[in-house]
Amino acid sequence: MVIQTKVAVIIAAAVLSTSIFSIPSFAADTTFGTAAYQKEFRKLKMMQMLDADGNHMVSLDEFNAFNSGVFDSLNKDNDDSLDADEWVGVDGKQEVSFGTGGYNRQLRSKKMMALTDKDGDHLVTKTEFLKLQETIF
Ligand SMILES: [Ca+2]
Ligand SMILES: [Ca+2]
Ligand SMILES: [Ca+2]
Repeated sequence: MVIQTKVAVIIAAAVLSTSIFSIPSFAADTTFGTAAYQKEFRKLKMMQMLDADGNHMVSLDEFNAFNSGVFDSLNKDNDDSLDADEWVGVDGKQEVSFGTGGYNRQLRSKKMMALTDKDGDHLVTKTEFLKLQETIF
């Protein structure tokens, strides 16, 4: 799925670059999640939720505290990792317990899970989760 999307982007870029207009490079950088996820994350409402002390700045501590809370609320069985059911939600039912609805939807896609799961064992540990989020910060 990730590979297919990448190929599609490359093809689209190739098609566009043959036009007479010069198109700035827009290749999707999946280092910190999907483009849709990053877009949701950067919304003002999300920033307000992250800014625990309300000083209009999000410190790394606030950022990590928020993400740690996200992880804990997804981790229903309280072990040290998130499996696919915990990540995506059973039967697509996700209660919105953190961030915006749009943020929840984008975060909890299989694609985001694959990007977060760096060692590919189909489990996302808190370390993997915070590491991905920190690259966004
Ligand atoms: Ca703050
Ligand atoms: Ca778990
Ligand atoms: Ca893993």
